[in-house]
Amino acid sequence: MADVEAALDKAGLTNPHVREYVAYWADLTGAERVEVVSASDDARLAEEALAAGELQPAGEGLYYSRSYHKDTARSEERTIVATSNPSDAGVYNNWRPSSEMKPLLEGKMRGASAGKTMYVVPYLMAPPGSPLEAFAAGVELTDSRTVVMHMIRMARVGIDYINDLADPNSFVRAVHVTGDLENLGHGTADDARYFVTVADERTILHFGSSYGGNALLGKIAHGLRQAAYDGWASGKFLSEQFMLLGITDKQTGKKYHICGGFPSASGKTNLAMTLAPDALGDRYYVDFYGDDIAWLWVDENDGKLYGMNPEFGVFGVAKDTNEATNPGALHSVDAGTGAIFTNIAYNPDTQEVWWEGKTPNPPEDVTGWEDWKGEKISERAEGDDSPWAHPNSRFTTTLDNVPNVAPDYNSPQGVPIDAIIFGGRTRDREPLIRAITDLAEGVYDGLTLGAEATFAAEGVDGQLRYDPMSMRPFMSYPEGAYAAQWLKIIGQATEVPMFAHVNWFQRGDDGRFLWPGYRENLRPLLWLMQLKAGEVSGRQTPVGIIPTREELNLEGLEIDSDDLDTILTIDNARWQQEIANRDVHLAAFHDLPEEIWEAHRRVKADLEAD
Ligand code: GTP
Ligand code: SPV
Ligand code: MN
Repeated sequence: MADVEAALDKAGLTNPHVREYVAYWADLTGAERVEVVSASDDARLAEEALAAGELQPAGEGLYYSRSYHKDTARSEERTIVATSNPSDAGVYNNWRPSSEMKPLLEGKMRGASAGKTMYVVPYLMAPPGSPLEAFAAGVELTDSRTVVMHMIRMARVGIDYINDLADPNSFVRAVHVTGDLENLGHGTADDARYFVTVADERTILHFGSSYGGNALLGKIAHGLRQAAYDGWASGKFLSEQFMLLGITDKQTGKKYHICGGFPSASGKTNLAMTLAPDALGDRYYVDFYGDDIAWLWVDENDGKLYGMNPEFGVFGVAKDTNEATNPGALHSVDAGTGAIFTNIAYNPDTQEVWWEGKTPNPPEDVTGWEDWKGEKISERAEGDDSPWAHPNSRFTTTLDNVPNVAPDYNSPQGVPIDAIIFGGRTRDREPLIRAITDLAEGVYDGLTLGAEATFAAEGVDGQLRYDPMSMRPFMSYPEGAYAAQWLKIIGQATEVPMFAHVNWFQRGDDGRFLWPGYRENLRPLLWLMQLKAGEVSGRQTPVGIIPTREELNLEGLEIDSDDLDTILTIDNARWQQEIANRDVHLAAFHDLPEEIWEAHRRVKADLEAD
């Protein structure tokens, strides 16, 4: 058995509540050793992981990892929010009583780390000094060294974050036990995996995965699910699956901040990293603040809405990342950045990596190349054209490595929010951009966000499903209360931000994207900021204000004129069909605020009158 006291003494971990928590779980999981880690341990951990074959070298200061082949995405069906109060059950949060889930998870975890090291990872999900710091501290316990290395990139990790807490008992208890991955019955009736957030006890118990949001508990489990619950319970803030960026107009000196939600694998990382100010002359620059999570609150002194990214790194989708689509992402994983690649293709002889869309074609000489499962490309059966990289393969890198990271990304006060945008992968109906100025209509628009299923969540590719504010997989309390929380928090602000719905993914009959997307997405955002500043007025439609052709900056852009018409048009009949679907969608949410129903009826009536 591990000598927990000695390990904690050696590390100087003095917080008595943390010590007690660590001792409890070390005993229960049967870990052989306990080791407290800080970010400064990274180089040593990397050496150990390379020596143990958990990671492979992928060039200077770069690492390659594979997860178990059935463990390549979050599993929504196995993800549960538990509390002691049955009225916390919503449509999406998969609520179960904590009295049932805690013993179940303890049973699964008992003895499951035997022979392994239990790493103690103290972290902070906020820039230090943030007004929301009280909700940001956590301690992840994990029996996976590669999970520790990912946590060091994705969160601020260090012992001071928990030794010096204002309230020493106020930290999230986040326990990760990998389990025997090959024998967990993935996808069967006896699936042994459970990813549980016991929200009213601020305790996270994840068993049966070493992948991404299932295992890096600071990110999704704490940063989104727990934080959303905390924001609601305290009445103080929102936590959303949002990117956050800044656009500066050098001519006027104005800086705008935009945050927004796109369902998983629908373009947040790309939007925040890749906008191409250079394409529009020397007038704008774009700052990256965050690509996956934003916490939003109203400042007590100036009454403005603020946002910040609680994370410290990027866990980005590799597929289709290249010099044309997202040069920033490529540079963020340059030699020496310490980036970790997961589940892409790898060549152990040359230490090169490849994924679909990195180059138009895969390497011509397949010698040495292995696909994401580790199978040799040269030994593939005739006609096997399955992807070399998993569609949800990822790169992990710290914010510091992102070329356009905002100089003030680490500053505690966050940034004032000018606009909140929503966008999904929708092949028709949704125009390029439509702006909404009314708070209730903006919240209604977020609640009715829809997207085709993606590979980041297990599901059927290509099917449309609703994903309110892009929070469906991360929702921790009932949707009606969630809508009310939105109206309350944003409604406190002296100035309501502009809302907008965007869509980069409308397709033609032949399946091609009508809008070039990626770096060009800056153009509709600039229009939105001009609209906010009163410099353009757009065209009012029943579902919002859309740009006229003339208002949109199309300088140097190649786009078919008919395609442009299509993405700047509202298809009324198609929209009325959608409204009927929304009747059903919204009716499932109990206690939905009357303001949201009013917004729904208003849009419906306007469409009918149009
Ligand atoms: P999560 O990390 O899962 O939350 O995803 P995300 O929302 O950050 O999505 P990301 O930016 O990683 O994009 C996911 C996929 O969409 C990638 O394969 C991108 O290449 C693709 N994509 C992103 N933006 C665009 C766009 O404007 N147009 C098109 N056609 N594809 C895009
Ligand atoms: C997502 O799926 O939205 C992600 C990846 O950001 S994960 O961290 O695995 O949830
Ligand atoms: Mn995400």
